[in-house]
Amino acid sequence: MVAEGDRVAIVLQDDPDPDAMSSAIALRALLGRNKLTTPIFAFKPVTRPENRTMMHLLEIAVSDPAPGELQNFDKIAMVDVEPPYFEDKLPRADIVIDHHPGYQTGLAAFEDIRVGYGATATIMTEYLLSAGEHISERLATALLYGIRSDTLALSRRVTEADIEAFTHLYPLANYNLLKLIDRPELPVSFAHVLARVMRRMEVRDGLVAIHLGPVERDDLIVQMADFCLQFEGVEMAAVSGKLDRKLAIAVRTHGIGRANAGETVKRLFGEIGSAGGHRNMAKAVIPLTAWRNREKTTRDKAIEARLRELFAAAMAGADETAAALARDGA
Ligand SMILES: [Mn+2]
Repeated sequence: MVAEGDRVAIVLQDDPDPDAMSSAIALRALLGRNKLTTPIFAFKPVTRPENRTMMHLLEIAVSDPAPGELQNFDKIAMVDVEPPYFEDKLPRADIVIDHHPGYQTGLAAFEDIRVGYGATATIMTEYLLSAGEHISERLATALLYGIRSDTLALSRRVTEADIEAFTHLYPLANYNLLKLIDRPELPVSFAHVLARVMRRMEVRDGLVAIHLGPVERDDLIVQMADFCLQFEGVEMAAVSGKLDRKLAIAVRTHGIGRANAGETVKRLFGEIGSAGGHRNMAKAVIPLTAWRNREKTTRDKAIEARLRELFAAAMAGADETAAALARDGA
């Protein structure tokens, strides 16, 4: 279908995920192309921190097409998505490889849609293996991560084919890179926040409670809670930050012993925001207006003191929690 001199564009869904990005570089390898002859496009950029880290570490370039730019390509391919998704934004669709159900089919000359597969990366792995194509460490790492993230580590919508592809890729992938992708890179500005905050950190009765103040990304709060849990004697870490007129609180425990993160946040914040989670990780998001109504203030210092008080009471027992909640609410 693709002639030697053809310019091919690979188009992905908005805010591409690891399955889409890995499938795109697999298709490029399968066609024997490089990023100049076969660029990857998306109308909206990658936003999730883990996905951005994957993109940087694996050097996957995804660009936003300029108006009319796609008209200049001889062939338009898409992976992990189908033509109706783009409405009238594409001049044509020639190659479509996907696993999503529910789209109108028959819109492209080459169509391979395997509904039921856990990931498009699985389909692409099968193509690479059938073609006897060399699968580089970079490509294997990307595809493995694509399958893993679309199937929630092989726990959701997974088929025999996904497991087989995963097994093929496993010995070829780079584990240090996978580990780095799982731990997204931090903005440099966060170093200053850390330097300020860590000076205040103390462990009291197994609890660390820290309020970061305004933060630029939600995942910084989560990473901070993970980090605090690593110190000796810590049974529970509660870290909050202000973001978009809300107070986000991430809670971590080791998942053993008396502390239960999910139950604790529900008890403490269920009435003024969304709160929930599991034994070892939980989250609460509270509009600052609701926090102010109950706690009377949204000053950063006061938030941290109150956080410590509430979580300490929750760890000590349910009756004390109720008392702590009632104390200032009254
Ligand atoms: Mn997918």
